[in-house]
Amino acid sequence: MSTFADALQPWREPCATHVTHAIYARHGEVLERFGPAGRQHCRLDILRHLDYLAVAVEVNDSTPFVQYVLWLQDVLGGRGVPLAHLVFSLELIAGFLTENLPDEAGARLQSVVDAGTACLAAPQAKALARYGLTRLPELPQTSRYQQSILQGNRSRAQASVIEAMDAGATLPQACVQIIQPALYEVGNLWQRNRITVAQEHLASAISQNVLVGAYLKASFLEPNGQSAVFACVEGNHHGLGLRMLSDAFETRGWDAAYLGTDVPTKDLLQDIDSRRPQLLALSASLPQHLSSVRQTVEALRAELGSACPTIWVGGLATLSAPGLWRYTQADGWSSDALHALEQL
Ligand code: B12
Repeated sequence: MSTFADALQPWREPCATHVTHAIYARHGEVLERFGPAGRQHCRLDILRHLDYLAVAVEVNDSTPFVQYVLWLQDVLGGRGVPLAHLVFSLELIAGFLTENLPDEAGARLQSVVDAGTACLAAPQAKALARYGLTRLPELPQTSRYQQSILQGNRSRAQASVIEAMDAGATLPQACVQIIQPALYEVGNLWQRNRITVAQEHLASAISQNVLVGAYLKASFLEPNGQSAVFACVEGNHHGLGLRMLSDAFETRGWDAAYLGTDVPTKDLLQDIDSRRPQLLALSASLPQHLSSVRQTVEALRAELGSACPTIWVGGLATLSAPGLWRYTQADGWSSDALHALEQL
């Protein structure tokens, strides 16, 4: 199947070169302080804009791009880059691509870019800049947990979760109603330049540890004879959420194989072929991963035919807009680990 990304492919690099050149021609004096590496970063940023644009055009929903633009507004604003630079680069991208892509593809792209630039002026759209809104209320231990992971206090973080479990929370509840909202907030703080990358890494490393401690305290149903494989698609390095899902399935008696992050499609195929699970859970965090999920689903069905397991998709990338997950052609979707258990 020929996609918008296919049409865009030959124009990606020329577009990045053209736009970088034009940005430096306009804002050169301001940008020279970043040295030669500045141009390279600028190019990479343009290529990243193109990734988000391509997904929005492809899924036929501008939300992933609108959300990205609002996120960029926070990221750049928090780091002192004028918003005018972003608007200018989006205009340049749209100008270059509408000139070079076939008319229909160019028009679809232009409407997504227009939605992105329009949202910058709309203050009510601000809420969309936050990646990951939670469906369920937080448990009372969440703010202590969040403080602890930001301060690097692993034992206090662990104690908050154990306290919630002692008070009756199940492992999936502790995950979805404490650790998940705390990590979403960590992302928001990083986005607004309130915490460093190192703090964010520490917070996620501690959370991985806490998950192990919580798992050891959890109650499990007897094995139910069902098995599932859990994998982050190629390119997705966010594994914590999927780990929570895998552990949640185990508490219900499933035999769960968690393959982790960035699983190469060909190796996943082999694994599924030999394990033959009832369910495959694929996780997508950035919008670009939705395309990877779709390609993985297509490859699995083509290769395994009727032996292909039921495939569910989930993850942050699917949470931006209702029904976005359907683009992936998976059989099912859940918003979080507790929602998934409700659907078993
Ligand atoms: C920790 C973290 C990382 C860690 C991940 C470590 C790890 N081992 O997992 C590392 C450092 C690797 C990382 C890297 C990056 N990250 Co990051 N990261 C985060 C952070 C702070 C937390 C992620 C997390 O664990 N969330 C908590 C879990 C529990 O939530 P969840 O993933 O949504 O999972 C739940 C549901 O979605 C669902 N679910 C998940 N998978 C599935 C699957 C199925 C089948 C089902 C049914 C359900 C389901 O169930 C889970 C449990 O309830 C997020 C912030 C955020 N909002 O999530 C940013 C965030 C996702 N990252 C972000 C970015 C930008 C990046 C990088 C590009 C940074 C960079 N410059 O390199 C890279 C990209 C890496 C890549 N290619 O994937 C941005 C993305 C924004 C955007 N524009 O799209 C975010 C949103 C931060 C922010 N607010 O700016 N990141």
